[in-house]
Amino acid sequence: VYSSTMGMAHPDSAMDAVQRRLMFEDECILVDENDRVVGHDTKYNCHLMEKIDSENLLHRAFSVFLFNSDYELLLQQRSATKVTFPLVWTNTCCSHPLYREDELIEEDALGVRNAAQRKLFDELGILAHHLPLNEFTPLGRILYKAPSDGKWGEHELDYLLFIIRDVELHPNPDEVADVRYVNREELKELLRKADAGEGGLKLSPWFRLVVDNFLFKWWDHVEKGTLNQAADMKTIHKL
Ligand code: DMA
Ligand code: MN
Repeated sequence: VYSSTMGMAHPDSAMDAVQRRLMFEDECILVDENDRVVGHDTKYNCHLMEKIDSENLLHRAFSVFLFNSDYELLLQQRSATKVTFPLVWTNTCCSHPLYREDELIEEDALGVRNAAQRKLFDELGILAHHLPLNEFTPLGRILYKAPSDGKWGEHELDYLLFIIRDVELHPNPDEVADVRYVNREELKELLRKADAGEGGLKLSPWFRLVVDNFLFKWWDHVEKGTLNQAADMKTIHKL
């Protein structure tokens, strides 16, 4: 029996084994538009555009922006084997808090910070004790939907976490193709290249939304040490 989810373009049999395992092992947190938990589902189902649209699935996510002590932002290029947005350049680390006790804690976004610590080790090999939980500043939440290709995409309520820390990187090739630090001018040059389609450079849609709406003004607060003043964890920005 053939269905639209068995299309020839992206048969699951072609999915990278590591990424396929995560698609079924990771249980994402389903939320409503006010970020109230309404259930859970596999990472696989949460990223199928057909399910997102037909069941209006929305899941909780986080995006980390890590700066070094020169106030340069660490970017990563996603690996070629990522199911969604392969080879796209994006902020330091993105993933999902999972449906388990320590990552569901809502007070001070502790669950999301626990998940960020877990994935910064998985993706970039940064040791947890080099990233103390209280050093992450949650700055805001955005809600967005973005297709990746015909079959896959995102529909997320995304917590934006900033951290300023000098770290040692050991990128995991299953997750990360490349990393680089950028200052503001270098990021602007990347934006220009991506807009011009130069060198096949692509930026993730959620990174682009943060850049266009918040990043440069928050960067001022990074440099002045006033990030807490910029934080607004009450509003959910629908972008
Ligand atoms: C998902 O990131 C989260 C955002 C903000 C897009 P991801 O696709 O990198 O998740 P994972 O690392 O768990 O595959
Ligand atoms: Mn997601």
